[in-house]
Amino acid sequence: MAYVLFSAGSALFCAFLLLVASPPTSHSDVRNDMEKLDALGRTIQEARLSDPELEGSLKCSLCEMGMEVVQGLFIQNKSQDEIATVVTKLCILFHVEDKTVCTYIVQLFKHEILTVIDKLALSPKEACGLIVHDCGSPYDPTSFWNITLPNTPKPPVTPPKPPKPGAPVSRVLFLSDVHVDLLYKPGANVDCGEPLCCRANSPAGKGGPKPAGKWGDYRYCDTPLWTMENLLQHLAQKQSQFDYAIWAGDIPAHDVWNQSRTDQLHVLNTVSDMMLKYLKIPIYPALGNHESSPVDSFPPPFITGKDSISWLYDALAETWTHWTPVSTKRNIERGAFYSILIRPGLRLISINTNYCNTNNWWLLLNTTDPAGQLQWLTQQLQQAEDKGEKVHIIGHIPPGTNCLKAWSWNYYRIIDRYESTVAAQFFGHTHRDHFELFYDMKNRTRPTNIAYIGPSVTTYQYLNPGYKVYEIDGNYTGSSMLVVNQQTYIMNLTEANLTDKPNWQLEYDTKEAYNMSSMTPADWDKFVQRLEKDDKLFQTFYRYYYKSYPAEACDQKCRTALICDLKTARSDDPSMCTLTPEVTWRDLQNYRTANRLC
Ligand SMILES: *[C@@H]1O[C@H](CO)[C@@H](O)[C@H](O)[C@H]1NC(C)=O
Ligand SMILES: *[C@@H]1O[C@H](CO)[C@@H](O)[C@H](O)[C@H]1NC(C)=O
Ligand SMILES: *[C@@H]1O[C@H](CO)[C@@H](O)[C@H](O)[C@H]1NC(C)=O
Ligand SMILES: *[C@@H]1O[C@H](CO)[C@@H](O)[C@H](O)[C@H]1NC(C)=O
Ligand SMILES: *[C@@H]1O[C@H](CO)[C@@H](O)[C@H](O)[C@H]1NC(C)=O
Ligand SMILES: *[C@@H]1O[C@H](CO)[C@@H](O)[C@H](O)[C@H]1NC(C)=O
Ligand SMILES: *[C@@H]1O[C@H](CO)[C@@H](O)[C@H](O)[C@H]1NC(C)=O
Ligand SMILES: *[C@@H]1O[C@H](CO)[C@@H](O)[C@H](O)[C@H]1NC(C)=O
Ligand SMILES: CC(=O)N[C@H]1CO[C@H](CO)[C@@H](O)[C@@H]1O
Repeated sequence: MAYVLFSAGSALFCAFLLLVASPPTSHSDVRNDMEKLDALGRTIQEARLSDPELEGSLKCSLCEMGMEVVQGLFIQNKSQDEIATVVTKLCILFHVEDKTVCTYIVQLFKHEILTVIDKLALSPKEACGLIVHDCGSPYDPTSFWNITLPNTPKPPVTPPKPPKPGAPVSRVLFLSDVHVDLLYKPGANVDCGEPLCCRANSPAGKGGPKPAGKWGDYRYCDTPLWTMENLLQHLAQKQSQFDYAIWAGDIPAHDVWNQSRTDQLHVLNTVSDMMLKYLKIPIYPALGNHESSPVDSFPPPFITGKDSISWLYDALAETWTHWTPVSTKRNIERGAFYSILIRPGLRLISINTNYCNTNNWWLLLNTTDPAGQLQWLTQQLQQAEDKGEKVHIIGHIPPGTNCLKAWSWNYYRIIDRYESTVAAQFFGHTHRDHFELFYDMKNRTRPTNIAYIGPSVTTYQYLNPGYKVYEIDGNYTGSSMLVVNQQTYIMNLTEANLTDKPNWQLEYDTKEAYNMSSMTPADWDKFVQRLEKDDKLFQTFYRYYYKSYPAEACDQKCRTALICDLKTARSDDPSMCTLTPEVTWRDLQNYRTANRLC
């Protein structure tokens, strides 16, 4: 499964596994190392087929070995091209991907990965602790760091009260993970042996033709541009209901092996222009992990020159300021984050979660608060608290998912401190429809905050295209700015392809579907408690989680993992999960890895 659900991270990781594969007997013994590769590669293949747990521990030791071997190759002055040639051969040999994908992906990633490994001051063990789940202990002084919270004491907490009936309500449109594929072609093969298919140049694949539908397809396919346009036409008709939109990132398709900087800027501009054409409301964007080239590659500001990320951030500063004030430009150019007062008493802070992305190799050079973003966030929240403003935080990667532990735990601490100021958080990335709850760090039974997550516009993978509308306590003095209800809309893709008439319809209204009278963090905590006991409710939640695509039944492990994730907004933290000898922490991590989408 981990393999089927390809993510850029896993491609990168597989390329890396193949880079490695040999115990570092001695740095001069390269040929010998290469021979051992063969045997080890086979072991990985077999492990992958049988036992996910074994695969996990293999990954860990291979990672450590690999770091040493690669550092050794550098000591011997092997060129990046020489190393890349070997990796490409192995990638093909072990059927990690087909020849095209192997060749392209190694070319695309070699510079970043090899540069970082070359500069790496960390020991192989420390580096692997950061990038491989369960490998070493990332909680060590070299990787853990603490942000400084202001001396101002935390104000006493008064539990948030839902607004009075009849209070004004604002509606916020939420779009995320559009993953528009400019090369999508109806009738192209949907299962072509590459991570993304349904494209004009997709290979034929095995087992006869499997043609892609016109409006999209559930299999290895992203969003056709005309499906995106259809969505925007639909939204344009009802846009007078919306006060503004949140656009939570991931614009390019999943052809991560063949994306140049020019390609990425082209899709950014194409989709942004389309948004501008149809939507006349303010749109507040956040940066996804797919916007860069290669994917997940976001060098912090200390990387300057030709490797710097300014090619992207300068473009974002132009595009985003269609909707955000010019005052945001400096922060966007520096770190792709910003903070603005969007109406009296409501501040919106867009954060760049690529600075916690576990697949962002540049962070290995210095994981400490990249771009000073969390320190900046703390200042923004303190100022908001001082002025009595409420804050909505938007971002792409949810803090409990694929987020480096030190960053994630610091973020959790910040939310804990400013729980009364942060009224809600909104993320995307997982493509699914769910949330993560925050709990008081001193009293783990008291929910303090909530991050709402998803859904994606793309079908990738086995999902209906969707978007959400958040109802928020309205624009009036004393508004709590809490989310008071939400509706998810989907397009039934099967039906759209059958009738050739895409129809964006209400999938569910949260209050109604879940029988909730209000939606404070405490209400959501009660909801999770109900999920644990009420199978019917769980099945409903599970259906909506996959946007009504008929997903496989959810067994005990799946259920425990899902519920544990709802209560965990801090990565690498088992404290809120119900663990038993049958369902261990490692089981849950394996389940997550296998089901991860990004
Ligand atoms: C690698 O190159 C550096 C500088 O170019 C040189 O000092 C060093 O001796 C070389 N190492 C080997 C093992 O050839
Ligand atoms: C960060 O804070 C934690 C908890 O207070 C503490 O245990 C740890 O030593 C601190 N780490 C550093 C590097 O200051
Ligand atoms: C790579 O992308 C370019 C432009 O987007 C396209 O023309 C070319 O066919 C692609 N090559 C492969 C192997 O996918
Ligand atoms: C919110 O209400 C204030 C006061 O009535 C008004 O001036 C402002 O334009 C409104 N802002 C938005 C974004 O609706
Ligand atoms: C890493 O970055 C932090 C924050 O910018 C800085 O204080 C620290 O000195 C850096 N560490 C190294 C080893 O460069
Ligand atoms: C912890 O929080 C719960 C729920 O809000 C509350 O009932 C309980 O009294 C708290 N416990 C302590 C020790 O404060
Ligand atoms: C989507 O449409 C198909 C075909 O009409 C139907 O069988 C299916 O139940 C629909 N799914 C949803 C979620 O409405
Ligand atoms: C909905 O919740 C209310 C109390 O909050 C309860 O009285 C009612 O029975 C519930 N309805 C359903 C259908 O579960
Ligand atoms: C996801 C989906 O339903 N795809 C279908 C769309 O329509 C074509 C025919 O027009 C089918 O072949 C696809 O399977």
